[in-house]
Amino acid sequence: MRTIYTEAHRQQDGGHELLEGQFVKAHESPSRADFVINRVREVKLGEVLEPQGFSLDPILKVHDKGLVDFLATAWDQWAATGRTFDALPHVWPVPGLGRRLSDSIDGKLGYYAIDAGTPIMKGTWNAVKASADVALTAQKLVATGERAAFALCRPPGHHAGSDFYGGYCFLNNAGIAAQAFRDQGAKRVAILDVDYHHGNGTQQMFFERDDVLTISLHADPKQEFPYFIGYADEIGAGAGEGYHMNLPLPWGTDWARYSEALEHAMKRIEQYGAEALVVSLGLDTFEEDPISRFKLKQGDYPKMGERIAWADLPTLFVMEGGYAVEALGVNTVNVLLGFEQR
Ligand code: FKS
Ligand code: ZN
Repeated sequence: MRTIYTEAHRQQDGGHELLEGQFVKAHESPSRADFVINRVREVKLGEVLEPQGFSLDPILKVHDKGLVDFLATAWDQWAATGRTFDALPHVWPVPGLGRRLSDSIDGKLGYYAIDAGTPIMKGTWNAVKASADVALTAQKLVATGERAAFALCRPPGHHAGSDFYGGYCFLNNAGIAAQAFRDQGAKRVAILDVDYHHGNGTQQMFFERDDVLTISLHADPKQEFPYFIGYADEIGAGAGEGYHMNLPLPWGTDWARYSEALEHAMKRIEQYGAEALVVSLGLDTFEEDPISRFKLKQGDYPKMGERIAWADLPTLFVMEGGYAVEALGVNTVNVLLGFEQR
C-alpha cells in the first residue's frame, strides 16, 4: 500500500500542553511521524508520495468558514499582541456564560477550542493544511481504484468538529476524506475510529446524516477525555438516527475485550453496505502508551488490520494518535501489514 507523507508536519511542534492541571511537554510531537515513516520505509510497505495541494473547498464541505479562517490567522493575531510563545486558550463559553465572538484573540481561542492541550504556533496552519492535503491525496488514490492507502497525517484530526478544534486536532482529516468520497459518487461511506479516545469531532460532523456511518471504539468518557461525549446512547439524530455508534470500553481493556467490540463494529459496517471505509487509526490503545490505559500488545495490531480487511472495502487509513513513540512505527505498520495479508 502507498503512503502519503510530507515534512510539513514538523511545523506543528508545540512546547507544552495543559494535562490534568500541569504544563507538560507536548505529547503530540514531530518525532511521532518520524517513527512511523521510518518503519514504513524499513518494511518496504510501498511507495511514499508527497501530497498534492488542494483548495479549501473540500475542507469547507465539513468545516465552518469561521473556524478555518480563525486557524489560518490565529498565530498572526496572537503574535500581534507581542507574545512569542504558543497560543492556548484559558477561558471557555460554557452554558450560562454566553457565547459571543470577541475581538480579542483570547476570546476567539476559547470560542473555538475545546481544551488547553492544543497549542498554536507560527507553522501550525501550514502543518494543518498539509495534513488535510495528505488525507485528500490518499483518498484520491483509493477513489481511483487502489484497494487501500495510508495517509500519514500529522497533526491528527478526529477531535476537530465543524466549528471547533482541540485534543491535538485542528481539521478533521478523516471527515474531510469521507466527505470527498461522497462528493466523488460513493453513496455510503463508513468511518471506523480505533483511536483510544472518542472521535467526538467525527461524531458531531456526521451525527444527523445517514450517508456517513460513524463508529468509535474508545475509552469510556466516564473515565477519559473528552469526558462530555462518547456514551453508548448517542446513536445519531434526525436522518442520522441509527448511523452513529459509540463503543466505550473500560480502562484495562485487552485484545479479548477489544476484538469483541471491533467485531460488532465491523458487522455493522458490512450490513450498512458502505462503498468506502475510512479508518481513524490511533495506536494509543497500546499497553505502553503514556497517556492511555488500554492493554493492547504489539502482536494484536496485525489482527486488527486483518479484521478490517475482511470487510473487503476500498480502505483509507488516516493517522490519529499514539504516544509510545518508539513503538508507534511498529504498531502502526503492523495494522497495515495485517490488512495486506488478507
Ligand atoms: C486526559 C487528558 C487528555 C488530550 C488527549 C488528546 C488525544 C488525542 C488523540 C488524537 F488522535 F487526536 F491525536 N488530553 N487524561 O490521540 O485522540
Ligand atoms: Zn487518541
